[in-house]
Formats: sequence, C-alpha cells, structure tokens
Amino acid sequence: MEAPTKFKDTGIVIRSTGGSYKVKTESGKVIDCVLRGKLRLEELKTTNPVAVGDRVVYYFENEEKAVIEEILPRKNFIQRRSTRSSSFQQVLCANIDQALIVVTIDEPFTPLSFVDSFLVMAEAFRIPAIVVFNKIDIARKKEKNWEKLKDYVCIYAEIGYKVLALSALNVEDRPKIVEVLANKISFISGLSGSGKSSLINLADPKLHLKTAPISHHTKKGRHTTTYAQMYDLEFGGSIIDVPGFREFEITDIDRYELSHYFPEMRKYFHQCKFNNCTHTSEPGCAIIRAVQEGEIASTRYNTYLGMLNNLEKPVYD
Ligand SMILES: Nc1nc2c(ncn2[C@@H]2O[C@H](COP(=O)(O)OP(=O)(O)OP(=O)(O)O)[C@@H](O)[C@H]2O)c(=O)[nH]1
Ligand SMILES: [Mg+2]
Ligand SMILES: [Zn+2]
Repeated sequence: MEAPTKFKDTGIVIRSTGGSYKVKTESGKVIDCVLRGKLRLEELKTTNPVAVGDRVVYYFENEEKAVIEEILPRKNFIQRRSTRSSSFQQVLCANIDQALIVVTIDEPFTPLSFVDSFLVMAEAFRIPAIVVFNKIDIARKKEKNWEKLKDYVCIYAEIGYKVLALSALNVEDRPKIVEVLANKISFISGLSGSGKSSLINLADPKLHLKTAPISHHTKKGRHTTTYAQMYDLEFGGSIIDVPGFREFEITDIDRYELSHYFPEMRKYFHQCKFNNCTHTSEPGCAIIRAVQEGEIASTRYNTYLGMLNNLEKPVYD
C-alpha cells in the first residue's frame, strides 16, 4: 500500500518563542508548530531562522505534532545585531507593510539616536516608517518638553516621514492610530515603557494587551511584553507587538552608503567636492554645509556620525 501523501498547508507565523511557533493557518485556526530539524541549521547567520510574519509551509507529522517544513520567500524583513552574539543578526519580523517607531519625550526619555537608527534600518530595508510621538499628555506638563516635542515633530515631518502625536490613554486619539493601521501589516517598535502595547489597545481595545507602569525610580519600562506576537485588528490589518529594545545596531551597511539612508541628505551628496566623501571633515562637503545652514537637523547629523563610527568598529564575539 502506498504511503498517504502528506497534507500540507501554508500559514503565517504569529508568535515565535524558543523552538516553538504559533502559526495561523489559511482557515484562520492557530496551531502550534515545531521546526523541521534541517531548517534549524540552515540559517547560520541569524539567531532565529523563523520570524513573526513569515509565511511557512507546514504539515502534521501526527495528530498532535505540526512541523514547519519550509519558509516561503520574504517580501522584506527587519533585523538588528543580536544582543546575544554580535556577529549574528536577529530577525525581528518579516513581510510587513510599514513600521511604527514610538517616541516619548519623557517617561521614558527616548534618545533621537535611537529613533534615527530605526529609521535608517527601515530605509535600508525599504519599509515605510511612521514616527509616533506618544505620551504627549506628559510632555505637555513641562514647557521645555512641549517645545522639544514641537521641534521633533517638525524635524521628521520636514524629512517627509508621516508623524503622529498622541496619547495612548486618550480615546479621542483613537482615529489617528486606526487610520494608520487599517488594512496594513504593521510592526511597532520603541523603548520599553514607551506605550507600544497601550497604543495597540487604543486602536483595538478588545485585544487587552498587557501593559505596566514604568519604574518610578529609573523612569524606564519594565519589559512588560516578553515575546513578539502578531495580532489581527478588528478594523482590518494586523500588528506585531514586540518587547522594547534599547538599541538598533546595524552592521551591514557600507560606510559610503550610510548617508543614502538619511533621506534629507540624498539631495546633497552629489554636491560634495569628493565623490567618496564620508561627510565627516572633508573640505567642500555639501552635507556639512547644509547642517551649518540649518537645512539638515544637527541631531540627525550627529546620529549619522555615531552610526558611521560604529560601522567602523570591528565585530568581535
Ligand atoms: N500618561 C500616559 N501614560 C501612557 C501613555 N501610553 C502608555 N502609557 C503608560 O505607560 C506605561 C507603559 O506602557 P506599555 O504599553 O506597557 O509600554 P510598552 O512600550 O508596551 O512596554 P514594553 O512591553 O515593556 O516594551 C503604562 O503604564 C501605560 O499605561 C500615554 O500616552 N500617556
Ligand atoms: Mg508592551
Ligand atoms: Zn560630503
């Protein structure tokens, strides 16, 4: 008797923890899967061969056990240098339409270098990015923070990014976030405690994602979300909530290419005197001139210099 052909189906990975995966099948059911042994060894440069958002082919080995056999080609993905091992990359998500970066002026304080590194990564992976200033109710309490918020909104809006400024606890702000998320697959990122899960709850209160106050003492988040998971939104679309990160370190960019991922720098680099200009101290550099003339924000240029410096550091494990 011939062995029955294996029943195979495709699905989307909605959660990945250790070696086990939750996969949403074509029919909308969520099943637990493991990874076929061979696949685990294939992607040696990443700490996780399968990421949330991956489309996969799976089959049932027996009634209880479903196995991921193949990862379908990715439309795109976001990765950063792994914190566990610096020569490895950690893939944060795959197949997304857009990435949101949540920024808080205070409680916690989000450094602009963090925001800019994220935006560079999104540019490098050609993923549209949206800058979401959250906790504006807190920023409003101090004149200095309120001024800062207004300046920062201008910086990113002028570059051409879509910018939102809202409070995840204010239901009146709900339409702003719903409009951005509707019918798209989104990734949301930001420091722990910046309000990522709260923003998702604002958009779709039925999700009831876990949130927790930041520490009084350190003014930092408490890493409330502990694993990445994709959630379907009641108004269409889905979003991947993730634990907060401290850093987005990017290592795979050529030093002469880094400025290409700062959209506002693009129109200047053809005007530099040297065509291999790194825009650090070369004479006749059009980018340095644009910074001096206030055409490029100095915060952005400082991030550029910091990232360039990091790219030049050798990677040790
Ligand atoms: N005042 C105020 N508090 C907010 C706002 N957004 C979120 N919070 C609070 O900030 C705290 C942290 O929010 P979370 O949604 O847990 O933050 P998170 O970014 O998901 O944090 P991690 O899961 O640790 O990465 C919670 O106590 C929220 O209620 C806001 O706009 N205004
Ligand atoms: Mg969270
Ligand atoms: Zn230059």
